[in-house]
Amino acid sequence: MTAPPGAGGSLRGIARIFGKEWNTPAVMETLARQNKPGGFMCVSCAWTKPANHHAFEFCENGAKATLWELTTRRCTPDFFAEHTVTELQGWSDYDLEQQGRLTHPLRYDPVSDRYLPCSWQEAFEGIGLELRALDPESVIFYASGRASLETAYCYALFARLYGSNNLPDSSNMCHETTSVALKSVIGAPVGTCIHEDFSKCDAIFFFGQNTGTNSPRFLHDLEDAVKRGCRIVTFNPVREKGLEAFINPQNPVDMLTGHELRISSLYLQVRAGGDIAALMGLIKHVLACDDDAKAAGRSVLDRDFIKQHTAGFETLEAKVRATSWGEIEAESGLARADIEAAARIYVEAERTIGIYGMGLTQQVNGFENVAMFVNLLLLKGNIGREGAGISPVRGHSNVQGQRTVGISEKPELVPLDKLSAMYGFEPPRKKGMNTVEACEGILQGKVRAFIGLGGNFVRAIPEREAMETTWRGLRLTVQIATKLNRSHLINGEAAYLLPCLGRSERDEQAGGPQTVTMEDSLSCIHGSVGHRTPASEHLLSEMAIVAGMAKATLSPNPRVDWDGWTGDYARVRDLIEETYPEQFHDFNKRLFTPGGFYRGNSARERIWKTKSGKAEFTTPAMLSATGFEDRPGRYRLITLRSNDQFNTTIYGFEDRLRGVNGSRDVLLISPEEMRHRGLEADQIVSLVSDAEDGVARKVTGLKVLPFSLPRDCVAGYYPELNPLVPLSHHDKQSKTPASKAVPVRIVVD
Ligand SMILES: Nc1nc2c(c(=O)[nH]1)N[C@H]1C(S)=C(S)[C@@H](COP(=O)(O)OP(=O)(O)OC[C@H]3O[C@@H](n4cnc5c(=O)[nH]c(N)nc54)[C@H](O)[C@@H]3O)O[C@H]1N2
Ligand SMILES: Nc1nc2c(c(=O)[nH]1)N[C@H]1C(S)=C(S)[C@@H](COP(=O)(O)OP(=O)(O)OC[C@H]3O[C@@H](n4cnc5c(=O)[nH]c(N)nc54)[C@H](O)[C@@H]3O)O[C@H]1N2
Ligand SMILES: [Mo]
Repeated sequence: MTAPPGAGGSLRGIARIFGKEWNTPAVMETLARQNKPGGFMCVSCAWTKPANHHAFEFCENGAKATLWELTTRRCTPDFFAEHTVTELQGWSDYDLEQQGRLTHPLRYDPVSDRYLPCSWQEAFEGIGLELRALDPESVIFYASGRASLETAYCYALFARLYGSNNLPDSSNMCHETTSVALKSVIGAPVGTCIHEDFSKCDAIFFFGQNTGTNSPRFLHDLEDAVKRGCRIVTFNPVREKGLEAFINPQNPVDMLTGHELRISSLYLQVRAGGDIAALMGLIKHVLACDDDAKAAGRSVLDRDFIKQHTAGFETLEAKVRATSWGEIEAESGLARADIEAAARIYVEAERTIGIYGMGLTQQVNGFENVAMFVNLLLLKGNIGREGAGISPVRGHSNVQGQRTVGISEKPELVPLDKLSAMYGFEPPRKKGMNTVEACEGILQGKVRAFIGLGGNFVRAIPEREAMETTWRGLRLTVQIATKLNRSHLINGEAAYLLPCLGRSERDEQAGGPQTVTMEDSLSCIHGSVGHRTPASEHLLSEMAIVAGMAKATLSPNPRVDWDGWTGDYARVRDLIEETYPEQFHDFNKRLFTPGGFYRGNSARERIWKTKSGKAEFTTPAMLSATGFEDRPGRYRLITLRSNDQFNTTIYGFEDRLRGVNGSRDVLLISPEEMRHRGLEADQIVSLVSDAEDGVARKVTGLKVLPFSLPRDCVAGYYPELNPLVPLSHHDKQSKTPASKAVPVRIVVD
């Protein structure tokens, strides 16, 4: 039995990992400030921070992420004196981060194979010297999605002043499919819902998003919705506990009685990569219901909306009608009757919200997944209306915002002319590299330097073995980080490890204590103020580090005042406002608006900034999102996250919500498939790549665990299984790596 999320298990989960460290008055005071106006914004997920907050507006995972930052452990120069980099390469991700917060700027010394302490000045000058000698087009400026809007804006400006649009971010491995698909079909690259919509909708459809683990505060909204009679329908190959049942940890009655609230009224275990087919089935039945209604003089479809606001309906309709239920059932792995039952809920609901996550985006035909979901919503005019809309749930706490303020490899998404006028320079116009292209560039030797504003790039990307080998050939690697991770140990010839403040820490600059801002998943911007004493007196803020590198690299420009901006972030917010006046007007006045200020969304207003000027129905050319054929012995591998991890940061080895405990080196597989392959529980097996590119990929030592999964699907954990994800296996349009249906075979060594 696994406990539902929210129950006492979440407190035990925190205590198990942090022991006595967490339950101190100072820590409790910090947690009480989390996600509140005047407090700091959680470093975990990007779910919105509502105006009417709960007493403690944090969840198990938000608390873990904060506590991880607040640890009393320190990873000091003494630690690096004791261990060579080669030795540390043999350590696990878990053990590396367990060393605690980085305390000093460090420079790699090839002679002793160690990181040695250096001064900030030495680090900046060393980096500047290297960058000035390199071709700007050979340098990658990566950002994981945590840094503030202020830092992100300056980081992107630094890259462009230097001459590069190579600004990939973690979004390139995540919701880039969303940014490309939603932009193309509804003309806005982000979701259209606001928080109030969740209290007005009649149905919520979930495709491939795991709320209980990845955005637990959202469970409160789901709980409220269900209690009001809203119906939730989930499509997911895995029976995720949070979408099945929930116990509210903040409701004493629920806690005492163990009362579970059923979340999904219908839960369909679609095959990994089977969503285009499932959505085809849903649309097919909606059309059938509409045919019946028409005969009775009514209409299920919103015909006025389709006529006035959309393009391409007839082509999609013809395709759906021509697709047989046999094909739909075979690819989706779902029974027609179940899909029809889900479609009826959609037909009966006046207002529907569509929620999705990595299950749709991390697929070879991820674009089509998202576009098909939009198709379903457009049929009944469910976009641009209260209580309805499409709502991708973003990952990192400011990943959406970083894109908003210029971290993008796509020059057409950035107001380059404006930047040119503001700062008096000619910005690079050539398209930069996204994450997959940066990896290709590294493999081909075209990339010479990598700067990481947070993150753990080498661990998060596909094709790990080949990447780690070539990565070592880079001329320069610079990593701005809070904790030691594997990417810091796969260093270039010249390498710097630069420790920064965490978001919960006081950021004191020349102009006094500073506020930073982020954008959440529902496009609301929040101010965030850290109150804790920094983990070390040698830390700099991310903003100061970016400014320090920029100053040491670029020739002076009277319009670019790195020192002044670092002294007072409000000045950077003024620049953001000047660059994006429509969305950021009165930025400094609005930054503490309770619940954040909404930066607007054209599609919500039914203004469609697409090629046709309308919302576009898309007709997919395929039913499978996997991009490969089914074959005997070939499995679709899903790489999962647990509630004891935040991406590559592993907090512990319990996936409480799935009942997988003690190890992450597991292969989850259904009892039927086990019988079929003659496997026993606890047997140790390997997975090998079944991609048709001739590259051998293998992960050994996986323990077989029986688990409820659809036909032909197996699952295991990210990042342990990343060596199996081929670099060439990504969404065709956005190049988001396809980590959710990876072709593999099981071998018994
Ligand atoms: N605790 C915690 N919170 C996190 C993170 C974390 O690692 N830990 N990471 C953060 C980040 S960066 C992100 S992007 C988000 C990610 O949050 P999610 O978008 O929820 O991503 P995943 O957990 O990778 O996968 C989501 C779900 O997709 C399902 N799935 C897999 N394949 C398919 C498919 O083909 N179809 C369908 N319909 N479903 C499928 C999986 O079973 C899983 O339940 O979470 C953020 N929040
Ligand atoms: N197979 C597979 N691969 C995947 C995924 C998957 O589902 N399956 N998911 C993908 C997704 S959605 C994402 S977003 C990427 C994640 O990729 P990344 O964003 O690159 O990785 P993280 O694990 O979030 O980065 C963790 C590190 O960030 C640093 N850090 C933490 N806080 C801060 C801070 O405040 N400032 C700075 N500067 N550094 C900080 C710490 O040093 C920590 O070790 O992985 C992708 N890779
Ligand atoms: Mo992500």
